[in-house]
Order: sequence, then C-alpha cells, then structure tokens
Amino acid sequence: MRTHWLSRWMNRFLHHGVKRRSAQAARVRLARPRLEVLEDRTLLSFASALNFEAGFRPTTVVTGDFTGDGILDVAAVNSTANTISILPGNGNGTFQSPITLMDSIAMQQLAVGDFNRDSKLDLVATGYGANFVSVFLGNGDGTFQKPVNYATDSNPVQVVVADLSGDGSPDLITANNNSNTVSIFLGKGDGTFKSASNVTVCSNPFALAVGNFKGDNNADLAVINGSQLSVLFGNGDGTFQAPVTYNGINGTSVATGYFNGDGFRDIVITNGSADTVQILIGNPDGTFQNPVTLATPGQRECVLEQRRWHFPEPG
Ligand SMILES: [Ca+2]
Ligand SMILES: [Ca+2]
Ligand SMILES: [Ca+2]
Repeated sequence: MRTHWLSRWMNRFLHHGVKRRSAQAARVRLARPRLEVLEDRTLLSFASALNFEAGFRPTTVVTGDFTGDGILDVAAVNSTANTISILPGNGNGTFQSPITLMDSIAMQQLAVGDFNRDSKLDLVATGYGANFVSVFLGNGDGTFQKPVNYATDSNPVQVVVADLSGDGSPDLITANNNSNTVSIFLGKGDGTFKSASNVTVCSNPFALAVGNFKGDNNADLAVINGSQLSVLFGNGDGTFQAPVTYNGINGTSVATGYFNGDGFRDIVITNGSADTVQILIGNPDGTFQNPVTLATPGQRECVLEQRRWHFPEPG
C-alpha cells in the first residue's frame, strides 16, 4: 500500500490533541477514517500577525525563494494596481520592502513554478477581466522579466501549475468562470507555452485541483462550481477524457490529498459562506464516494495543499 508524506503528516496532525479512545471507537475510526478526528482536533494557535506592505488590494499570496538566498519570500498579486509585490524574506519571519512587478492588466490569482527549468522561480497570474494569464520569468534575484500574456477562455479565476503531459516541463491550467471550460497551456520547457486548449467542464467553474486519481500516473483534474464537481481523467499527454460529474457539492475551493491512508487520492472542498468542508473519498478506479459534509467553526474560504506537482508521483 502506498503512503504519501502528506498523508503521514495529516495523520500526525489530525491525531494531535485527541484523547485515547476505546477499542470500539478506534474500529469506528478505521471504518470512517480520520473524519471524526478532524471534527475533534485541537486547533493550533499563532502569535499576533505581523503586517508587511504590499500593493493595493492584494488577493493572493504564494511563497518561494525568488531571490535565490535559500530563504522563503512572499509574492502577492494586487488586484487593482496591476502589480505583483515580491517581499524578500529575512529568514526570521520578517520581510523586506517589496519589489514591484508591473503588468498592463489587472491580475487576481497567482501561482509559482519553474517554467524554463533554470532553477529560478517564475510566476503566473490570472487576468480575470482581460482573459489572459501573465507569465513572469524570474531572474533569480527577486526581479522578473517583462510579462508575456497568453489568451484564456472568458474570465479565468484560478491558475494551477502542473506537468500534465509528463515531459518534465510545467504546464498551466486555468478555470474560466464565464466559459464553462478550463484552458490547458502546455509548456515548451523554455518558459513559453503553446496556445490554450479549452476543455469543457461543469458550468461556471471557479476552482480546480490536480491529482492522480486513477493510479495510472497521469495527471487528472478536479474542477468545481457552486454545486458540481467535474473529474477529468488525463491521457498523459495534456489531453483529458470527458468529465465525470458529481452533484451535491457545496464549495468555493478544492484541493486533493490522502485523507484516509488507503493510497488513493481524495478530494476536499470548502465553502466559506456555508461554514462546511466536504470530503470525497477516492476509490481505486478514480471514482469518488458521496461527499461527507463537516461543519467548521468559522468561514473557510480557501483550502490549499502545499505541493509542487510532478508526475509520476513519488511512491
Ligand atoms: Ca529568498
Ligand atoms: Ca525559471
Ligand atoms: Ca508538461
């Protein structure tokens, strides 16, 4: 049985603070793994927030070592300033004044990757109103080259970086909120991308995640709108099979992971206004069980999985 570092970490995290239970309760937990534990877990606490200047109305942040000094930095996209702010990290939880990247379009969402495989991190941002993604190639010192725009379908709301074609070059996927599609941009490995291939998914998609659901080492897609989940099995070359639709979804954000330790990828969906998390346990054939809905103590707008996608996945 395969186990994954995220699953092992999740198991340790979710068991933190949980009291010892009876053997019968343990058997129940195995039958419905981790879900009760998620409800009962002890929440972590943090010191008071430190605030650092970015641009006007930052909407998304990502982290990476953009300056090449081995210290994590922060990149924030500023939705009404047409800018991205790079905040170099000092290594002690504080950050330097931002380096500002300009673009000709307003950007809302951000993702990171090494698109030209020079070991210097690059950025891609969605331009919701402009119907573009903007690719910024990193110089490795916190500065970036002038952005190159690639046309998407209408209203891209999220961009994800993953190698969909298995050639080692990162590709891009956008969820296009007004087109009922995702746009696939296959990377050429030199920092440029082929024109978009638009694939039909559920109507008005606004969030997506990538995972190997079927166990064939091809990257698959999970795309949600407010009430449906579309799962698209990858063919391994950047093309996808027709979507399989799941109803009963109530979500605003989607991620994948190994939540019950069986080695098959599962899906988690949050809904910020409903205060819920939904878990869909994955079956060995890439299908999913009915969503299990959990109440959360407060509004959860976004769920993230800290992972750089590479296929085939490490065992
Ligand atoms: Ca750095
Ligand atoms: Ca690069
Ligand atoms: Ca690729």
